Amino acid sequence: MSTPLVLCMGNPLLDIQVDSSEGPKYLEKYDLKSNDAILAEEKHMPIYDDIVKNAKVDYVAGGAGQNTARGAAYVLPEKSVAYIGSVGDDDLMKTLRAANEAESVISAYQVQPAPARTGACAVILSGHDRSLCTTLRAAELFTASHLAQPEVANIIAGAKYFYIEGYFLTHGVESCLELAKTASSRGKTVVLNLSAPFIPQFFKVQLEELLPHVDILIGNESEAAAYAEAAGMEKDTPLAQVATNLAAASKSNASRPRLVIVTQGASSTLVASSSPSVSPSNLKLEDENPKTYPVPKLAADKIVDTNGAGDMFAGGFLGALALGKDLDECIEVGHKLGQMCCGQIGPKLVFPKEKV
Ligand code: 26A
Repeated sequence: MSTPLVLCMGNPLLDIQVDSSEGPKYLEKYDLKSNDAILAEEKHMPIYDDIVKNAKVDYVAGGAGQNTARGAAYVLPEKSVAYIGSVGDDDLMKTLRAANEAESVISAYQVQPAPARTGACAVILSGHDRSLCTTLRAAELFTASHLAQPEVANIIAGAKYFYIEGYFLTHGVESCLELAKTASSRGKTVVLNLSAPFIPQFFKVQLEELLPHVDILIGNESEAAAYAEAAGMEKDTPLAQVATNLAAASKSNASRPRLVIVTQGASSTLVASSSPSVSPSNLKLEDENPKTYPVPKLAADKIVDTNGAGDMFAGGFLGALALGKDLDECIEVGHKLGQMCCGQIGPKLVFPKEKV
């Protein structure tokens, strides 16, 4: 039997969304910033029961890397994408598994026995901003031993593209390193998403350890800025320079250059390569480096919420990459899925599938 082409790894989470009509109240109550992603501290812990009981909520499949897996699956043939992460043996897990199955993502979860529960993310919306407050629960119990399970080892052996969410560095640097080193030593492509500003800020050591094994790094403008600050770059270093510096950072497999992609919401996406003419296979950047890709306009009244848009950009990019598309096409598909996601409640795409 053929194995999936793409493997994504991350924290499987169920998103519990509060819409903009009630969002600001909860931002204030729990002292959350309107556009941020954090790990819940003690003071945030009551938020999950509170919103479930007192607000009108939407439950949607989440977890950054899991969203990206569904995004990649959108553009690839059936059963091309697998996803690993750790969950509890509960209803939340069943909801996530069903969402993956409906979109042809193979869930190769590590299932923790009770009382461990599947992780959750409170998504508090206000205007076009989203505040993500996460309790990882079972997700942080992932162990590297899962990578050696026969089903997973088989997927790892067959996959050609590996995607790791930066969020995993909060607890699982060992597994990230093992997966990335294995993949990279076999000549496979390793993609990492910075995920949130707090990753370069507070998990810099772990990030620096993983970065040499990364072929393609994806992040947004605030994550790139947080990296620049953590790395001691001068204040106000232009984003294009940050991307160029990140591309040039040390690499274990120096014969394969690194590509760095920085999205900026509705503003243009930047792509920098450490060696434009020999970039990973079909990802050459000969004309301009870094290169700027304008983002097609999306009318404000078409935006439902922005939760998951960055993950779906990454999913579209990754799927197109696995299809063998060139860089311009990969970015274009990424933009399309990011925008499609903005028109849906939560990290979702349009079904029946639209042509992208
Ligand atoms: C460790 N943290 C904080 C997280 C996350 C996360 N996924 C993994 N780990 N915090 C939020 N998310 C997910 O990000 C998506 C939007 O990009 C949310 O579940 C949401 O679906």
